[in-house]
Amino acid sequence: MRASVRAGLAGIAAAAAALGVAELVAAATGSRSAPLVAVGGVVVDHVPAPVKDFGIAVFGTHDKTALLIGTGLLLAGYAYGVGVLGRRRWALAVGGIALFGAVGAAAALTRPGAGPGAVLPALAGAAVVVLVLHHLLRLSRAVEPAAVGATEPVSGQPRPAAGDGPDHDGAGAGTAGHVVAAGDTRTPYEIERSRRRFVRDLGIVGVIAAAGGVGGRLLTSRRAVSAARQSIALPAPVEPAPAPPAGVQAPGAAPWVTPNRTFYRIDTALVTPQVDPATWELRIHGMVRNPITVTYADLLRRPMIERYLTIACVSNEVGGDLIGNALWLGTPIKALLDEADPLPEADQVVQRSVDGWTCGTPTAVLRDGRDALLAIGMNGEALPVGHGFPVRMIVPGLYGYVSACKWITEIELTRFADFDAYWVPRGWSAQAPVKTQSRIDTPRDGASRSAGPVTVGGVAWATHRGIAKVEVQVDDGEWRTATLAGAPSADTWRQWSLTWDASAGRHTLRVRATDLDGVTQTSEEAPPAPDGATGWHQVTVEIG
Ligand SMILES: Nc1nc2c(c(=O)[nH]1)N[C@H]1C(S)=C(S)[C@@H](COP(=O)(O)O)O[C@H]1N2
Ligand SMILES: [Mo]
Repeated sequence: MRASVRAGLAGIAAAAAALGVAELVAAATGSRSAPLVAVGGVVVDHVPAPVKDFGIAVFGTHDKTALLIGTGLLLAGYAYGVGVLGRRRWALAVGGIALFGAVGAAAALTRPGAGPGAVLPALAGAAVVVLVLHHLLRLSRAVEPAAVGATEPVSGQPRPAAGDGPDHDGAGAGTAGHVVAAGDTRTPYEIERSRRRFVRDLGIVGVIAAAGGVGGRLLTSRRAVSAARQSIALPAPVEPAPAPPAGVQAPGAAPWVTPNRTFYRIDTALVTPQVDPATWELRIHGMVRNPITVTYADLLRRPMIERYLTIACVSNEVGGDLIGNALWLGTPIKALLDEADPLPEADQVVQRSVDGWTCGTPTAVLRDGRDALLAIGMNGEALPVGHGFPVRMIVPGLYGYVSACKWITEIELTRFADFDAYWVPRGWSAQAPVKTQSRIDTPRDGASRSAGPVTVGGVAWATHRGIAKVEVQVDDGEWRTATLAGAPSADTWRQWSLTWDASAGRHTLRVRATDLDGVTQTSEEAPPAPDGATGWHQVTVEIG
């Protein structure tokens, strides 16, 4: 192995150990202060607008994995460079490490809700890199065959290993303290032993890195919060949900109730916020006559209602699956707002999550009598952690990014003119009612079927307005009215189905819905930005 490659690997190993140790420290200072997550969080919050115009409105799970892997690879490249540099110019490497520590510390410090302790993981990480890299470079040098005329290392530069431990077996003994030029007395055997020692310590460092990372993760509040969640006994609703009518499930459509396990998840959080209900508080303040703060226990004592409500993401493409229907348990937000008594000018209710994310909802919408809930339960369980435990908002009729704050901790009455919530300066509309949409679930695009009767089915939604009609078109034929399944209210999606007498060949199926205001969904295709995709969903099928 070339000496510079060895030095580069030493750099990567040292950085890995640093991340592991930083993760351990972050168990005490908060998971968002770990350098990789902090830097990734800054990146998430500063993705330039054009990138989002390609339709990446909100970070899904895959974007996050890609971002963390990308940040990790960049860091590995940097660490490799620092290692290579450190072999010859140790002072420069220390500078590079200090820069790494400073960037990590600054990122952590500027994350919402960070205390001064947030700098500790990055600083500890930087210290670990200095120590580990110094050690590994010294070992690595002991493996290098001394070059004729090699210069004496500058002071402070890692020197070849020499008798620095009880297990030291003489490797590099003849080179102690300086690089020997001509007349290197090391035997090939001794050099081989140094090489093994280098590889062994590289391995040890790797184990430290992994143990730190895993240990840090286990030590975070994750376990405590999931235990707290398990032990919650949800209160009985004063008003149970109206039972869904018989036949709510149409043949060929996605399950009418989306299970928690498969419910779409969208948020900007790189690590899921872990919020302990015992210390959770919701502060309602701003332009109100009567600011209030409620604890989780206070909230549980309020009247709870249960409702089936469908929520959708503005980033959902035509035909996409960023939509789900669940049975939510929560207390109406209207009553709490009434108690806080907003000033008449306060036209916006800004909701703020523990991680600093915000969304803004028209005050009028939250007070117009619709079932807008501060939700604590989802499909009969306490809210799953990824869906906002312990408390989130759910508002029928509005896209999630303007209404459905998860891990909510603050409600501030303000004016649209005075405050832009998270996605607004990023090019998304401040107000965004859900657009009328419909989707074909069966048959799938590209499916094959035999000629004869084929079941076509799917879902349609115009949340809070309600669906009046769904129509299906085959190729350029007449629009045919589908059979609509029932729904308990206008706030959920409705399923539809139709039996199609299919003839051999390749056919295109198209769907469109009409809401209860009598407006038919537009055929005009628009991307998700700035306020929701439009167009008709279509699938092409092969009939044999
Ligand atoms: N704290 C927080 N709440 C959030 C978001 C977020 O990024 N952070 N994203 C919103 C968006 S864009 C949507 S579509 C819904 C998704 O809710 P779900 O993940 O439970 O399906 O949450 C909303 N609430
Ligand atoms: Mo969303």
